[in-house]
Amino acid sequence: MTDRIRRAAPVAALVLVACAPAAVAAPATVTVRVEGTNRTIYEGPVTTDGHVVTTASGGTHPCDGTNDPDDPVFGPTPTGALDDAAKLAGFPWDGTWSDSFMDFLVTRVAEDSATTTQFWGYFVNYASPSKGGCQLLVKTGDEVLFAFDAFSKARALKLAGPEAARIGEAVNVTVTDGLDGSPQAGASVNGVPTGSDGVATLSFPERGIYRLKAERADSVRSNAIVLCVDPAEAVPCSSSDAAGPSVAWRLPGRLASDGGRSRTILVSWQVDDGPGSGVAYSSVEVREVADGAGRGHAASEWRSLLDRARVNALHFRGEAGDAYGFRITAADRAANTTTVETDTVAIPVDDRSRRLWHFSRGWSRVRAERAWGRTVMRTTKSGPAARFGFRGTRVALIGRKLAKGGRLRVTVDRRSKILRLRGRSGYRSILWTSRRLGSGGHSLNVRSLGGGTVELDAVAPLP
Ligand SMILES: [Ca+2]
Ligand SMILES: [Ca+2]
Repeated sequence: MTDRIRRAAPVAALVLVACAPAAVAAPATVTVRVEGTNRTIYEGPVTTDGHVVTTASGGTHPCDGTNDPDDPVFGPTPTGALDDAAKLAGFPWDGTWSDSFMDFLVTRVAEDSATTTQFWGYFVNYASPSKGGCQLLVKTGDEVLFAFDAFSKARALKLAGPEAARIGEAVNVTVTDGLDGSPQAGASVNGVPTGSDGVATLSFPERGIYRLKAERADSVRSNAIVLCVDPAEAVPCSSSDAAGPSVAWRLPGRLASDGGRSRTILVSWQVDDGPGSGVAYSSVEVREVADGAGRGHAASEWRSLLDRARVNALHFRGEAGDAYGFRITAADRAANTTTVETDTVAIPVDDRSRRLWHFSRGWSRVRAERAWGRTVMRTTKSGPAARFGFRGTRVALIGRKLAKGGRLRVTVDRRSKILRLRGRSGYRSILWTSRRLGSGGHSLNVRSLGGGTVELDAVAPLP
C-alpha cells in the first residue's frame, strides 16, 4: 500500500518525489514551519494524516495519536506533518525512538543536529504542547512549528503586515509574541528594528518580492510575509513574478484500494511558488476516464470540483468500477497559473455490489474492517463461482492470500488460469491482473477449486 506523490514543474515534467504509507481517514491541512539556526528550512501548508514514520536512528513506528497511552486516538500529528513536509520538500530529518515515552524525539532537520545543550522543540499555534509530537492530534488550520534550540528561546515571534506595496511607500509591520500577542521591541525586520509598539516602518526603493521575517537572538524567528512591491500602475506582484507555481499531487494509488477502503478517495496536492509571490488559489476538475462497470454514462468532459479555493485536499466519491483523472490548476498572486493532470485512479467494485458482481451459492460474507467496503466473500468448498461483466483492457482481482489458502480458477473471455492463494498478504492485495484485453466488453468468471480458503474482496476493471 503506497501513496504516490508526484511533482510537476510548470512545464509539466513529472518526477517521482517520495512514497509514504497511506492512512487517510481524516487528514488535516496544517502550516508546517521549520526554523533552523541560520535559515527557515520549510514553511508552507501540508496535508497530513496519522501514519507510520521511519527514521534512520529510531526505526519504524506509528506516529498517529495512538502513541498516547492515556488517550490513544488515531489522527494527524505534528511529527507526522514534519515527516510529510520532509517528503514533499525533500529535506532530511532524523529522530530517536523512546520506548518509555512511546514517541520520536527529533534530533536533526536538514543541517541542524541536536547537541548536548541545544535540542529541537515544537509548538502548535505557538504553544508548547505537553504531549509528544506523535501523540498530539492536529486539525486543519493549525500552525506547527519545529524550532532548533527551542528550549533556550524566550518566545516565538509572529510577524503581521501588508502583502503588497508601491515602490517607496512606507510599510508598517508588527512583531508580537505568537502566544500572547504582546508587542516585541528590538526585533529586526529587513534590517529595521521594531519599537516598543512592536512596529517597524520599511520602504522599498525597487520593485520585487520580499520575504520578510522578524528575528531576535533570544527568540524563534517569525513566520514570513511575502511582500510584493510594484510600480504604482502595476497589478500587485505582477512586475516581478512571471513563473507559475509547481504542483505536486497525491492519490491513493492506481487503484483506490491501494490506499483506502471506500469509494471516497482523498485527492491532495502541494503548491509551491518558490521565490515567487506565493500561492493564491487552487482549482480542481475531474473527468470520468473509463466506465468499467458498463453503466453507459462515461463522460469525458472535465467538470469542476473546486473553484479558486485556498485548500490543499478534497474528498471525491467515485462510482464503483469507474476510473477518474483529476486536473489541478494553481495560481500565484501575480495570476500565473500551472495546470497538472494526475494519473488515473480506478474504483474497485465491492463484493456487496450484487448487481455488478454475481456470486453463486456457497460463499459467505465476512466482516473485515480493513477490507474494501469492509466485507469479503469466503469459501472453503470447491465449486462456488462468481461472474463479473466489465468494460476495459484489464481486470484486477483484489483480496488476500491466507496461510491455508485454496485455489481459484480465473477465466476471462474463455482463457483460464489457476491461482494458488496460499501464503501471506495484507488486505486489499492485488491477487491477479489479467493479460491485456481488447477494448470493449468482457466477462470475468472465477471458481473456487478447494484445497483451502478462498477470500475475495473486490474486483477492478482497468482502463
Ligand atoms: Ca510565481
Ligand atoms: Ca469487499
